[in-house]
Amino acid sequence: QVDASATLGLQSGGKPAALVDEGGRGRVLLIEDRQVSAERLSATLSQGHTVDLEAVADDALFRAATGGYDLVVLSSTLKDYDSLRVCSQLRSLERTRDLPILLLAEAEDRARIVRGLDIGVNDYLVRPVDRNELMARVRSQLRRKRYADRLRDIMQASLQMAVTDPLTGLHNRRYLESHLGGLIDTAADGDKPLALMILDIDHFKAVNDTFGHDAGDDVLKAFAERVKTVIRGVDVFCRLGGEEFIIVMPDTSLDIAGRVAERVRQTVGGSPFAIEKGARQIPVTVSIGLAERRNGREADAMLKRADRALYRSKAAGRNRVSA
Ligand code: GH3
Ligand code: MG
Ligand code: MG
Ligand code: MG
Repeated sequence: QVDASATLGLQSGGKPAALVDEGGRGRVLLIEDRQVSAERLSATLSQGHTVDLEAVADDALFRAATGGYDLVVLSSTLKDYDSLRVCSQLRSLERTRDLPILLLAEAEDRARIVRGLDIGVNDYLVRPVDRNELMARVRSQLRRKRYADRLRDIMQASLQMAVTDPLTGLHNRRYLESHLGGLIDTAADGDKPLALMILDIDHFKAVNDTFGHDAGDDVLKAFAERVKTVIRGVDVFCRLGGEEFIIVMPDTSLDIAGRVAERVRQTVGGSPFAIEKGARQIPVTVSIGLAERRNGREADAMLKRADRALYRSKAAGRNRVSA
């Protein structure tokens, strides 16, 4: 292990650990084809970060797109490749669009620096590279990227929450509303069947009245888990609200969907739900209404047909499947 303070030219009292840790350890892709420079830059960057060196621009682009890097440090003086083209390619690829780029430029090449910044270079250094300045600019980019990554994660989590039912973890009605049209379109485009079933737990009000609302919640969770075991991963299982659910089944004819629905019905009604609170055994049955895609691309009409079929299941005595 090399002493960071020596490499950074610091006095022994100069807290190299803080310098290395402040921005955290990053994964840096160094693109440089001049060997002496590459070795010196690698040695410096390695003091605080994990560094991969690439001398060939095409290989570097491939690596950047697959490698999970936090930062690209790019020499502006590649022999066989225009470094600004590397920048614009990094910016145009989906996987590297947000990857920070630090350009190492020649002092006399101001025009290239300006063009680089226009293309989307995040920061630059002028040669000869000062090691402390290099490390400081790297840290600054890593901090910025971590902040942006965290923000993106929070946004994704919020979007996820907006379409998830908190009780069961299933998709919610909003998710169904934004996806059903697309699923039907995909089926219509490929001239494939598509079926859906609406499920409504029978006399659920009585479950609440008899065992309490908390036990009712536990039944809803256990119901979702049990139903999941008899449907496919590609089936879209949502809680519409209350004790009402829907399963959209791509590539599934009404005939097959009827068999799946029967399996669901039997799985739910086949044995009571063991609820931890009070060690109760709660018998549950479910009524199901089916519909399949017809010629059009009609989400609402399909839902209406399934709803009417569900009503027939209820009217005929519950714990049954209708189409
Ligand atoms: P049916 O067989 O006709 O469907 O009878 P049902 O009692 O299931 O139907 P109804 O629509 O009359 O009652 C649904 C009940 O579901 C009433 C409501 O208190 C209960 N419920 C709705 N959402 C929840 C929930 O999130 N948790 C619990 N525990 N109960 C809920
Ligand atoms: Mg009802
Ligand atoms: Mg019900
Ligand atoms: Mg209901």
